[in-house]
Amino acid sequence: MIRNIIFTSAAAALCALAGQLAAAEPEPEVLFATHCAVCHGDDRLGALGPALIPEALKRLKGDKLQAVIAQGRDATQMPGFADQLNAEEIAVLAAYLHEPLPDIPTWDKARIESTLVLNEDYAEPAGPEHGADPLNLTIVVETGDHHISILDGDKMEVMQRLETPLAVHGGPKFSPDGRFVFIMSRDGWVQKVDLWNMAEVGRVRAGVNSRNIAMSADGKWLAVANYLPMTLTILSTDDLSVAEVKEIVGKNGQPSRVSAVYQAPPRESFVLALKDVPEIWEVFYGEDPPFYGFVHDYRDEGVLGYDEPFPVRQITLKDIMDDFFFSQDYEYVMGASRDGMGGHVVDLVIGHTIAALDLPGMPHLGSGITWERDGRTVMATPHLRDSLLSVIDMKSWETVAQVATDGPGFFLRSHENTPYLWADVFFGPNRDVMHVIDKQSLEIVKSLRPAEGKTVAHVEFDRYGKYALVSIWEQDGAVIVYDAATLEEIKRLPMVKPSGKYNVFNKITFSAGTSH
Ligand code: DHE
Repeated sequence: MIRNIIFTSAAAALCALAGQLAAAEPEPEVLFATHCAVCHGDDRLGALGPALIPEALKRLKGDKLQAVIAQGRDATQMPGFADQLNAEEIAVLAAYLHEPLPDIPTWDKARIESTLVLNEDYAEPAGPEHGADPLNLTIVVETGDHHISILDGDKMEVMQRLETPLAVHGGPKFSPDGRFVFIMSRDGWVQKVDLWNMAEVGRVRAGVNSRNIAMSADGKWLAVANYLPMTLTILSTDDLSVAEVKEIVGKNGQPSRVSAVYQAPPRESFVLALKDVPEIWEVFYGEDPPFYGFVHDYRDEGVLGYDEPFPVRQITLKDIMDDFFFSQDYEYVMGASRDGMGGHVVDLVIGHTIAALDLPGMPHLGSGITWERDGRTVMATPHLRDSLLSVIDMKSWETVAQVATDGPGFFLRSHENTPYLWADVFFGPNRDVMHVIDKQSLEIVKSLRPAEGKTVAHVEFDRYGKYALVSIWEQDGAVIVYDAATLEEIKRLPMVKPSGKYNVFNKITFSAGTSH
């Protein structure tokens, strides 16, 4: 009896101790909910940040994922958690993220279309109802409170503010006539807005975790690049119905995330940068896809579904390239890897790599712009890790100049009617600096510092190149309107963490000074 009591007490003590030990062990679900869910979604399927599931984390082998959790990721919103989590907690969390989810929702045509929400208050207008020049409107994405502001580009006044889905990323895309704008969020929602009456038409969730969107030259299709599922969704711009969900599987049978989709209007195609396989995909939507008459027969490279809508051409690359820049005629695509493995130029007509690029320091080709200099077309790109811009000759593909800046930058902008290009310093202690650079001499003409200590980034011009709009990229931020010739400040429009700005005319005419 006594022995029993002693045994029972000892067992109870041991149980209590085990309980305490168990309680002391970090619970991955709790860690995830506390530190990660706000950006990556309660269900790990992504929101502001990408989905954190093995399908999306394959390339982070060994302790690489732990390093990302501890130190964050360069050039993204991902901060380091080394000061909040100890090594054991980080290891437990990393192991948890490598575990598969019990099930990933199917995101097929039926599922996507079931998410469609149409704005019941939207009434189709007969024409523009605002009195401003419809081609000189500028959309400002305000990421701080998930809105867009629509600016009158002549008066530089806000005409309308509309709520967007959470975490808009990449440039909104306009219909070729400039009437509609489509906006995408990282959690896959695509919103359609009619600029004639500045009202939302509706929205649909085209992916679970998406990258960006591209508009077809005829304005009929909107392609959505997805990380999750690993697909390209093609929507009808008319009613946001699903025309196609294309699964992305490389020639070697490996599924791949789509890093980005780009429009190639003269080719009547969408061009896809892939994250997991060394291929470029070209998806044709024109009546008569150009399969014949080129130096190289596309069928030798692998073409899926000849007789199906949206046939695909797969071009094999030397390395994975997931950040692209195109020549103005869309024959050449320059590509770089976000892993910093250098870059290459691919001729889309012959379907081959034709040159290597000398681009260290993680170039951000997607922010490139082109102009004429010494009778040659050059492009400039910022680098996400180095304090410089590289200027590349688009015929020889050589780096012809480098411009030293006050820190690594993210975005570049110019306009046909200005002698300057504007380059931000996005990272480091000088992120309040905006350089204005002469496009011919490549001298820094002025370094603007309009808001001491605040992030000052991303520029857009009005349709005439008369004004330059600059974001103070802060919660209590603003868009500053500069006279693009005198570089004097004209006014400040208060905004909530304004990020990108997009002028209708510059976008639909594919201005060489802006992103496409
Ligand atoms: Fe972007 C455009 C990829 C991080 C703000 N960004 C793009 C595009 C791509 C891209 C492929 C071109 C799409 C388009 O416009 O159709 N961005 C990436 C990344 O891979 C990267 C480095 C990591 C990631 O998390 O995805 C990245 N981007 C960021 C940010 O951290 C930024 C600064 C803040 C944010 O909102 O996420 C950011 N990206 C932007 C903006 C554009 C953009 C504002 C549109 C620029 C333009 O002028 O067209």
